[in-house]
Amino acid sequence: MSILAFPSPSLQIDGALLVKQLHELGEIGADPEVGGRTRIALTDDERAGRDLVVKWMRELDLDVGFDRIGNIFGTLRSDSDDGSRRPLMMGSHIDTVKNAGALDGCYGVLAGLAVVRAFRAAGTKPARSITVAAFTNEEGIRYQPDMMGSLVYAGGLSVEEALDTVGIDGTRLGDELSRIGYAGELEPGAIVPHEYLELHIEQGPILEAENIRIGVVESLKGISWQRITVQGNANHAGTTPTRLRHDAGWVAAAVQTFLRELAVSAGTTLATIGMLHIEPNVINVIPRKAVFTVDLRDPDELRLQDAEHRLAAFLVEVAEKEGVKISTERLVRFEPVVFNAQLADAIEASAEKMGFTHRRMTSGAGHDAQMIARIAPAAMIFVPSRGGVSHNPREHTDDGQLVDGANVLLDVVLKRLAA
Ligand code: HGY
Ligand code: MN
Ligand code: MN
Repeated sequence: MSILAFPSPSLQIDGALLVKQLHELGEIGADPEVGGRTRIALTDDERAGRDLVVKWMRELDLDVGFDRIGNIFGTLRSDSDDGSRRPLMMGSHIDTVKNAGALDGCYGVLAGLAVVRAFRAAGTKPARSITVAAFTNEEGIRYQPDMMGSLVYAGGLSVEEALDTVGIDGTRLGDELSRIGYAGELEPGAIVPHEYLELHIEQGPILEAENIRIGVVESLKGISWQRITVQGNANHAGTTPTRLRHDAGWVAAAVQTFLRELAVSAGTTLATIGMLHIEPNVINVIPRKAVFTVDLRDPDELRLQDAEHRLAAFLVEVAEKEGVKISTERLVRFEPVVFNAQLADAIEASAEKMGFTHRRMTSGAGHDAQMIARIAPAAMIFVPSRGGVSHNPREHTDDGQLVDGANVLLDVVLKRLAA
């Protein structure tokens, strides 16, 4: 695949360095046993990842700052920047899920640095300042909600509330942020972007299946996360007749089956029980308690609400049937987002000009862009994921595809700076 037209004769993405940095960052938190790497938000491994990205920002002589929720910003100032003009922003995240791939989030942050590096290498300055952001706790697996840093930045969650969040490990977010040394001074939202672009791997099967190089991401699914607790009765596995059981483990399995059937029948709704804990969790005792999470997604708000209502009704019914108590706790609820049409058009035009096949699409995954879209025009660019795999050590995108995505990002940035 050769590029028909590079973004600009003088500004070039250093693709080899981008790929090298992705590998280097991907080594931090590596787990040779299980595979992949784990850099859960605000852990020592994530701090090491932060330190490396900050080092690379400083090597590019960017103005580096952290805000009170630990979002990291590196800014290449334009000569005309008297602080009155909002910067063009690119970004994503560098925290990961457990045993993650090396690209989710990191690609968007490091490709942003590659765009800035192209200016530095050409010895030129952008017409408008450019800021690269690495947002705190995008994955939301230790502290909910996900996309937390960008949500606070966009004013969707107060920084105080975020700092007081208690994680699934019982730690307080603010304490961990201070412990790793990234409790910054900047007020979240202090740097309001003129526009925001996020380059990300698709993490799904569409681009590869259709042999398409660039995804023009014009929307993003709604997300509903809840924790469900089932209180049943422990009893002897060998003596208790089925009709007398109040089996919390069975209820969890019944919900799992219900959700699969709901997703298959609804078509666009996706349902996942990602965390499941039962007590006492021993072989010959009927589970007295089950605690599990439900992740529901749909591009359409009304269908997402319908899935939530149908689950709630099923929980009432199964609680009655099994004689258990069920309580639910809402963890996250984000409506579907439509990105900025003008930016999506610009991404499509760049892909076209550069000779890349492209298609418009919605994102199934949550991204920081959905939060920044609350305060600035935002859109995303996807590149293919091999086998549609992500949140898995086998996550992969070919180097050439990664570099092509970064070149599209550069081309869009150059156009938007001139807009
Ligand atoms: O949950 C998500 O979609 C994202 O990976 N945080
Ligand atoms: Mn991501
Ligand atoms: Mn992710």
